[in-house]
Formats: sequence, C-alpha cells, structure tokens
Amino acid sequence: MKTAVIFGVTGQDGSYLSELLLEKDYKVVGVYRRSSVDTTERLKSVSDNPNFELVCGDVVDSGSVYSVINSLRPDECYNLAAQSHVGTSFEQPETTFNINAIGPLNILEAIRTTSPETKFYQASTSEMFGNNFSEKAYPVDATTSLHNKQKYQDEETALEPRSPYAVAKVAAHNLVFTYREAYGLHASCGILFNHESERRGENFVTRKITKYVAALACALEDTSASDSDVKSSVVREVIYWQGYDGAYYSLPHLELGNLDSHRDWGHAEDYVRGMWLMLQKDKPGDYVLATGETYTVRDFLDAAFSSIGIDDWSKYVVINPKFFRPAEVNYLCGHPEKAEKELEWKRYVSFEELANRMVCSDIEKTKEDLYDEKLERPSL
Ligand code: GDR
Repeated sequence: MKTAVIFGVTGQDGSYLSELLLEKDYKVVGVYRRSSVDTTERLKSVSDNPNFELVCGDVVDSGSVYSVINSLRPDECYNLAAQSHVGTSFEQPETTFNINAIGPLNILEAIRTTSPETKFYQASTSEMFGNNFSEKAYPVDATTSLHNKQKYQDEETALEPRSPYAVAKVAAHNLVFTYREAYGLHASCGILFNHESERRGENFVTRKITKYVAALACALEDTSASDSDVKSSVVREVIYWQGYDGAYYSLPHLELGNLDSHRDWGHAEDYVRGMWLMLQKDKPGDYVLATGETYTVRDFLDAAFSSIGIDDWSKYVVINPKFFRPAEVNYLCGHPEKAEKELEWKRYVSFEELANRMVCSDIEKTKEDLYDEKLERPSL
C-alpha cells in the first residue's frame, strides 16, 4: 500500500484529493493546523476510513514538517497548504510569504534530507503569470477549445506576479525547479488555474455569488415571490419585496469588486486527478491544468442567476470598492495541451455545470440552515 502525505488537507483540494487517493487504495495522512474551531468539515466523507489519518503540523514549523516526513517516508507528498486568498495577501504579506514560500521550502528540505525518494507535488498557480500572456495561432484541431490567435498562458509563458500571494508562489515554483535540478528530486508543480466546487471557501468570488443566489432563491420561494416582485433600495441598502402574506421581506445586496476580470474556471475534482497523474510519471515536470476557456465575473453572475431563472441580476449587485485589489490580474486563460498529451488529463465539468452545481448545493445547504433555524427570516 502506498502512503501519501497531504499538507493543507482541510481545504477544498485536500478533501477531494484524499477521496481520490483512498479510492486508489493509498494510506493517506493529512496534516492540519490545530485550531480552536473545527476545520475538518470538508473531510466528513473520509474521516471514518481506516486508511485515513490526521496529524497535527504546520508547514511554517520546520520541526513538525521534518518529523512527519522523517517518520512516514511517504511515497508521495502533496503541498496544498497556503494562504490562498489573493486579496488578503495585500493585507498580510509576511504571513502569506511564510506559508506559501517558506512552507514548501521546509517540505523540500525535509524530503531532501530524510526521504529523497518521496515524490513531491507543489500547488503553483496561474496568478504567477500576472498580466502576461502568450499569443500564437493554434491549429483548429487543437485538443482544447482555444480559438486561433486567442491569448493564453502555458508552461512557457513568463511569470510576472502582481500580488504578495503570487510572488510567494513564484518563489516556491522556482525552489521546486532548483531542488529538482540540484538534488534530482521527483518534484513537480501543477500550475492550476481557478478551480472551484461545492466546497469552495466562501470568500472566493464564485462561492460568494452562489451562496447569495441560493439565499435569494430560498427567500423568494419561502415567501411565494418572484424576481419581478423584487425592488432595490439603495438608501436602505437592500432588495425588498412583498410576500404572499402581505409582509415586506428583504435581503442585503450582493457586494462585489471588479466584475471585468477574466478567469479560467474549472471544477476542483477534475484538477486533483491531474495532481495525482503528475506524480505517476517517471520524470517530474510542470503542468498547466485549465479548461482553455475564459469568462468574466459578469459571466459567472449570468450563469449563477440564470440557474434560478433570473436573467438580469443588476438590481441585486452593488459594487463596493473595498473588494478591488491594489493590483489586479485581468486575463487568465490556460492552455493545458501538455497535461492533456503527456498525462492524458481531461476535465469533464463545464463552466455552466460548475455554476449550476454550486448553486444547487448552496440551495440545499441554505434549506438545511433554515430548517435548523440558524438563519433569520428576512423581513424589512
Ligand atoms: P483569484 O480568485 O484571485 O483568481 O485566485 P477570487 O475568486 O478571489 O477572485 C477572482 C476574481 O474575482 C474578482 N472579484 C472578487 N473576488 C473576491 N474574492 N471577492 C469579491 O467580492 C470579488 N469581486 C470581484 C477578483 O478581483 C478576481 O479578479 C484564486 C485562488 O484560489 C488562488 O489561491 C488561486 O491560486 C487562483 O485562483 C488560481
């Protein structure tokens, strides 16, 4: 039985990767940071599996990293631990750098000194490209849906990070390359473009939108109202409507920042399969995982609202400058040809399906919360 260690196991990707590896008969050891609140919510589906174990540790604590690697000498080690919010990295640059750059360095050193046969995966990111892109004509029969002359990023595109988050990720990316070259470690980087899911953290834009859309759908259903009954009051900072019982109900607006940035959004479940495939190759390398399609935040709003039958979301959304970043990455569209050819990786979930699945899941969760009476009925 192979052993895999996952740093950052409690996150979205950590939970999907644990499920995948357990299905493949691995022993999975997840490393998590002890906290006063329960952070293992996403691990419900695996926590009772006898081949799954949680151990305490922290990537910024080199002693704990060394101890985990040295005692387990795992076949594979995945580093998914990160301060993963780009906006937050402007407010906490030092913490971000420590977790996202020093963290992987600690793991690489522990592997080099105690377990050099361990195969290592590092979560690199499309944020490393900043506003840079490549442009060349792809043949029309290219495996992805990329159009001719479309701007894209791939493994050859130069890195131009634009946030403390991305700078730290570039440092880690270069460290992996250095340890691969200098010490012959089997260390690979997945350059993953945005990947979302029903388990996405609530402060990322997709989940923030789907959670709002779900709350709206439930509130309208609960009061037998529809989109056409809803009015927007900028003064009271709410949307409101009259319910079947004559009473008025309200919800806050959905506050967002930049709606014009383009992202390449896929489903996390597809992407963790790519991580595993990278470590099954004889040789390590860097691989872009992406859909080859790019959409704006507006497009995601269209998809999420239309899944509850609303075509025009303008009265529900207000722009709040606090959600703009000091420097923005405007356009991301990955070209995953290398992963498709060398790893035979494929993504299955489309953009529309992604938005729809997230909204449906949030509607279910909202209903559970209403049933538990955790949410107050909205009223004006
Ligand atoms: P991103 O994801 O920064 O691309 O990084 P995020 O969902 O935070 O932002 C995507 C785009 O939406 C714009 N935006 C908002 N973003 C947030 N979070 N909240 C808002 O209210 C809002 N309004 C507009 C952002 O400005 C941005 O342009 C994600 C993370 O998972 C990283 O860890 C990962 O490396 C990359 O994806 C690939």
